[in-house]
Amino acid sequence: MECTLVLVKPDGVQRGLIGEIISRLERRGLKLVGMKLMKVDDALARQHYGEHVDRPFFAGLVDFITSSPVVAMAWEAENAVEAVRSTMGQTNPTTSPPGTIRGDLALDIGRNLVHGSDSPESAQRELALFFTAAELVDYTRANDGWMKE
Ligand code: D4T
Repeated sequence: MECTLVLVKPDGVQRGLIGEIISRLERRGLKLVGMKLMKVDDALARQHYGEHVDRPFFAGLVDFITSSPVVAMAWEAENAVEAVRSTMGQTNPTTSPPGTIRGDLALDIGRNLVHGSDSPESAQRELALFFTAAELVDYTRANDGWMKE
């Protein structure tokens, strides 16, 4: 089963949208297997956003993600990466379709509420940055048989 990292970014925490974001992923049917409220320090931010180190928005990105707590979560589904990305919408909220988290709840690319890993490989790398193996919980949901053929 595929597992992916989701962050409710500082704007989502400050705006009181933690529950709303979790609820959308829960209702879609993904399974929550790890969760913590935490502060991202400078070193973790730089590792997490390492691929953007040469982009002009990198410094702002690090400042933003370290500015206030985030909720880090691990979500599981058969195609968890794609399921989360389509639930989140596009990077730029303005062009993100209604019905997505960003399309319904955000307007600014630098305040786009959520992060979701962009590939299974990124997911593995990012999950290891935010969670130890022991923090990911293995369990069965009673409704799994009603979610999948
Ligand atoms: P994250 O990584 O936060 O889930 O967002 P995306 O996967 O949708 O988008 P990304 O990696 O391309 O960008 C990471 C992060 O940088 C911010 N950003 C991005 C920004 O402030 N200005 C920009 O021009 C871009 C491209 C938003 C998300």
